[in-house]
Formats: sequence, structure tokens, C-alpha cells
Amino acid sequence: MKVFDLDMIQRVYERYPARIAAARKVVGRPLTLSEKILYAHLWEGEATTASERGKSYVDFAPDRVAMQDATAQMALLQFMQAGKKRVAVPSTVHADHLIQAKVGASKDLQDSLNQNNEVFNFLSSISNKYGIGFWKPGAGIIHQVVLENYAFPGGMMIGTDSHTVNAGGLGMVAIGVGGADAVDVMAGMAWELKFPKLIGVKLTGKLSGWTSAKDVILKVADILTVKGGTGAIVEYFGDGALSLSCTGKGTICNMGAEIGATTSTFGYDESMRRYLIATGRQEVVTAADAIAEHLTGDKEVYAEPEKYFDQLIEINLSELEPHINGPFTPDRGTPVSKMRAEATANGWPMQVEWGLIGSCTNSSYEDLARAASIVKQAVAQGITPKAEFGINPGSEQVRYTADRDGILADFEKMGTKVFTNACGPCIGQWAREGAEKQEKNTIVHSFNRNFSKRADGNPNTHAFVTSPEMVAALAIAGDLGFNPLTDTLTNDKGEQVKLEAPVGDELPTRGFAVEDNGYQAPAADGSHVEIAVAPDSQRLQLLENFPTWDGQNIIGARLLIKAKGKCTTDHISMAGPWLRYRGHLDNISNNMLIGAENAFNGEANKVKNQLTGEYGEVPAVQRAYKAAGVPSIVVGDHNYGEGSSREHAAMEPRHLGVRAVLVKSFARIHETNLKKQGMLGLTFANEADYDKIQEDDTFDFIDLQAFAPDTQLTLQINHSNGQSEQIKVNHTYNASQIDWFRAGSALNLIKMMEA
Ligand code: MIC
Ligand code: SF4
Repeated sequence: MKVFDLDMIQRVYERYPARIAAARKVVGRPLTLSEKILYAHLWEGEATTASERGKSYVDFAPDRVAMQDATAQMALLQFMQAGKKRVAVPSTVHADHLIQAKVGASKDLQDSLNQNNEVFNFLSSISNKYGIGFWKPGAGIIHQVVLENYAFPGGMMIGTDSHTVNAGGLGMVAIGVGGADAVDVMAGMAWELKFPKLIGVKLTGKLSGWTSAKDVILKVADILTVKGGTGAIVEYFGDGALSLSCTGKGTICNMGAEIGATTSTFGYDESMRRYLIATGRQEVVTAADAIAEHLTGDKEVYAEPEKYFDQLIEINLSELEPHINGPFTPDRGTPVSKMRAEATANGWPMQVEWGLIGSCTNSSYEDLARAASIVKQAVAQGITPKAEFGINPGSEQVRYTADRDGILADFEKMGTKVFTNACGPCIGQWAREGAEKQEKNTIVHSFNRNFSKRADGNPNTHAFVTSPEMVAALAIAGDLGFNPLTDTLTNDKGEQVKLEAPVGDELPTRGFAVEDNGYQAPAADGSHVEIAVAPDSQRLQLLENFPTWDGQNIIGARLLIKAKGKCTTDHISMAGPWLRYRGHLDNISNNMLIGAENAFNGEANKVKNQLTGEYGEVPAVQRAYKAAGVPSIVVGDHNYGEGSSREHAAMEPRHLGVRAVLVKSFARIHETNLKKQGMLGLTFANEADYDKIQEDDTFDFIDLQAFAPDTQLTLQINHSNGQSEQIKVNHTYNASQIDWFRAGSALNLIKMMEA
């Protein structure tokens, strides 16, 4: 097969030396890899000034764009309005999120095609029209397919999914964004990002035994927490980094999304060469080798990292223990040896009911091979697995090859369900039998996120994140406290047997193979392709412009909800059953904030309608405000909007008439999404002011008319007892972002410019 977009990759490499030279001049010291990639992708071309990390807004020119089905609908509905004939950079759409896991791949895939036909047709034809490559349902999970086909060392891409960062495993700077950002790049405009801070992670030693690449990021997540990476690129280096496989590096970068990092990356090395060659991209290796020195950090940087990174972490892989993170949050890390005690102390159900292997994080050939080696031992030794087992291979290429090599047969001998090459249970597309009973239970999986209700909709499912091989061991043992390094299992003869450490080929020794990879190339000239959206469709809805700002201060806004604690994008715009409305803004708005906890009554989806005094569901109450022409605001806690890139979490409140979201802190992508959609995303200047917000308050933004960069806004809170107080709120809008607010959205502004 031909390498995709090789000419583009070669052009990027051709300009690298001059751009790095220019960057060296302005920065005036040795460069990290992250800086090299960023400076090599400036919109202006060669650097003329040094950017200030964590401060400067910089315009970049990413090399490509990736979108998945659940976010592409909204991204492309917006792109349709931008008035362009064709995308300006190579772009792809991947159908992976909308496919349910129920009985097994062939039936599930067919059911999904039947159910989502309208959406898949829309995505396929709109891709065809605008020159976008389309990966059909069953082709695989976006990030595995991107790693196998498109990622290249030193490249920069954006994608409408938070785990776009997975491509850091092949040495890219790959960043998750909302659809409106993707529209900018596809429309041939600059893409703006605050120049990130840099966190260095020095890896020493070497993995062995039960420890895997997953444990590196589980450990990093434990250290940095879900917001510790915010605004930063995590750059991994050191001898330990060189010893990791390319897909293992992908796993580590993938879960960088879980610490809020802008992205993560590794320098170009042998593991990447091996992977590129195994996936048919010798030409990329040849091109990269010619500029290899620019595709990793400078020696001086890695020799004295404390001088060059804003924060430094060191992990010795030889000492690292396998980890199990959870429940309910990916940063609660427990080494396997401590799990029994931790689970007992916290009352987590010890019996493991399901083991799931898959997701974009851990669905490579190596992942399946290593997990299969555990399963094989159990079968050979006569151990009956205690929990049920399911796997989602990452791509058709991985599935086909694993099938050929007998890996899938090993799983099937143990009764494993092989689901479609898709996200499946990872995004709540899991028809788990009995989940509706909401029983307290434990599952273990190799995914990246384990927020409440995420996999099966049951708030009492305790989901734990670990490596595929540990998932296999824990599912076989059916025991969360099982430590395969020390414990034994009883086989069918009543003997005690110990599982040997996992083994598995990094890459298939006989090479990858595939019959039909599921790719559909776009028409050379798509101008004749018609995009039909039925006016009565429940799944797709053409977008209307959001109203422009009337230039007035916002007075008398009501409190829609004061959310308490964790409020991820899953709480703001739930996935699972709601994925079906991702292309229909009005319908999906009925899930707005239904998962958020109301700080005043501790309940979800129950807020006071200030106009009637009655309690109602969040979307219904907001629709009542909208109908009455009453503005409203949402108040939230720390790291508001953590998790997904889904811009629905910003578009729904915008569509339903919420004017501002005021929180203690934001997750990066969500904050940008709010800005792009013409909302006010604000933070408390003094976090303790969160406590001042009462249920019956009204709010006046008294100096919004003077909205300007680097200037606080004043919010007057009017309490129901007649007293008022003023607080200061911060924002991070620069001048052009304020223009988005004025225009009603960034897209409105593009349209105005086109007209
Ligand atoms: C996720 O893992 O939460 C998703 C589903 O892939 C999202 C994107 C989405 O909501 O469609 C993400 O991570 O960005
Ligand atoms: Fe799909 Fe899960 Fe990866 Fe999101 S995290 S892209 S839902 S596999």
C-alpha cells in the first residue's frame, strides 16, 4: 500500500533545518523536542521571536486533522458553513464511537450499520465531498488507525478527540481539540494555542516481568493528578524511553489526556523505525533519518533536564510495580501489591465481574499478544476464568493479524467475546446485561477513563484501569486483590499454579496483514457530491448561527446550577445512549449537565427553576429560562470540563441560552470550546467566592462592555435577602477571542470574513 500523504511529510521535513536554526537563534539555548516541533510549525514560518511558555498565544499550522464519528458530525456541520470547497490539509474521519459491543463483532457491526446508517452516510458523503479520507465502521479506533497510517515523527496534528495525543508515540505533537478548532485548520486558517509549559519525564531502567508501558502513565497520573498536566506538554526521554515499544509509547502519550496535558511526546528512535517499517512506511523512515537530529531533544537538554523543563519527574522502570488505578478517576493509583488492603479499607467490591481489553490506549498487536500469553497459560493449566472477558482490537489490521497468528483463538478458548474494532465499552457503547439493576460491582479494563457510569451506565460499577496483561490476570482470578507476582490460583485438579510473567511480540514476526482495511478515498473533485440532511431527521440538524452579542452588560442572570465536585464532559454532555444525537444540537441539548451534582441538594439533574420556585431537570429548567428570555449562568468547581474534547458540552449551553460558565478552574479543551462558541468562560479570581453563590442569586456582569484582554471582569451577585456583593472574575481571552464573543461564535466570524 502507498504511504498516505508522503509528499506532505517530505515537505515538512525539508523545511525543518531552516526552521530549527531560526528557533535556536530566537530562543538562544538548546531546545527540547517539544519546542522543535512547535517552532517548526509556526504559521508565520521561521521564528522571529521567542514565545513565552504558558503565556504567549501562538498561531500554528498543523500538518493534518483527524476526526471521529461522534465529533466529526458537529465539526463537519460547522465546516459546511465555512464556504470552502475542500479541506486545506490532509484530514480523515473514523467511524468508531457509534458501534455497540453486545454479542460479538459481526452481529454488533451489522446492528450498528442499521442503526446509524443515516449518520454514516452523512459522514461518508461529506468526507467524499470535501476531500477527507473516510475509515468505515469496523476499520478501527481512530488513534490506532492514525498511528498505523498517518502519524510521523516531528509532525503536528490536531484531532477532534482528546486522545489524539496518542500519536505522540510516533514522536508527534498531536493535540485534541473541539470541532471548531478543526474547522479553522481545515479551512486553511491558523490554529491558535497558548505556548505550552514543558514537563520532562526522565525514564531510566527497563521494564520487566509484569510491568508494562501502561504502568508508566498510571504512575505519572498518580503523581500529577487529573489536572497536573494542564497547559503543558509532557516530554519523555532517557534510556528507559528508548527501551519502550512504539505502541507502548502511544499508550503513555494517550493517557496524558487523563492528566490534562496538552499532549505528550517522545523523540524519534529505533522503536519508531521498527514500527514505521512494520506498517509499510520505509519512505517515512528514510525521510526522517535525514533530519533525525531535529526529531529529538538536544543532548544538552537531556543531560541537564532540570534547566530546560518547567517540571521534572524521574521514573525508574526497573523499580516500577504494575498499577491499578481507580475507581471513578484515572489518577487514583494503587500498586498491585497494595490493592487487597486498599480495596478492603475502602469497601470496593473484591470480586471482578468483567475484564475488558481494548480502547485506543491499549489495543495494539503487542497488547493483545501479551494478554493472550496469560490467557494461554490459564487454559493450558486448567484454570477456569472467574470473570467474563471481552476484547476490542484497535484496528482491522491488528485484528486480522492477531487472528492469523492464533492470538484471537487463544482468547476464544477462554470464552472471550471479540467485539468490533471500535471504542465499544470504553464510551458506554456496551449493552452489559444486568447493568440496569445498578448493583455494586467491580470491572477491570485497559482503557484510559473510568469516570462514574462511563462503561455501562451504572453509577455503582467500580471500574479500574490497568494494563491488558493485568486485566487478563485479574479477570482470570476474578479477584481485584490478586497479585500475579506472588499469588497462586487453583486449577481444575485442585493444584496451586502460578502465572508466568507475560510475553508477546512487539510487532508480528510474520508482518502485519489485512484484507480490507476499511478505507474509502475521497473523490478527486467532490463538487458534485450532494449532502442531504432531512429536515425531520432526529440524528442530524443543520446549524443556525448563534446570535451576536448585543453589546450590553448581562443583567439579572439566574443560576442554572452550581455544580459540585468532579464535573467532566461526561457529566455535562453524557455519551453512551446520547451519542446518537451528536449531529443534532437541539436533541442532544436534552442531556445538558444532567450528570452534574447540584451543590445545594447533592442531587443530579434536579435544579430550582427561579421563575416558578419548582425543581426540575436541568435542560427543562434552562429551556424555561430561554423561553422567558432570561439569561443564566453555570457555576462549577475545579478542572471543569475535564475529559473529552466534545464541543457539545459548550454548544448545548450556548444553544439553550446560558451566557457564562464561572468555575474555579477549567480543563484546556473545554475552555477553548466555550470561547469558540461565543460563551463567557470565567474563573473566580478568589476561589473561595464559589461559596458565596446561593441558589436564588441573580448576577450582573456590570463591566462586560469593557471586556478586554488581561483585565478582570466584575460580577455583582444579588442575594435574595436584598444584599449584593461584587467579586472579580478572571478570563484568558485575547483580543481575537473577544472578537469571537462579540460575533457570537468563531464560526460567525469566519462567515463574516468570507462574505
Ligand atoms: C472519550 O474518550 O471521552 C471520547 C468519546 O473519545 C471523547 C470524544 C467524544 O466525546 O466524542 C474524547 O475523548 O474527546
Ligand atoms: Fe474511543 Fe475510548 Fe479512545 Fe475515546 S478513549 S477514542 S471512546 S477508545
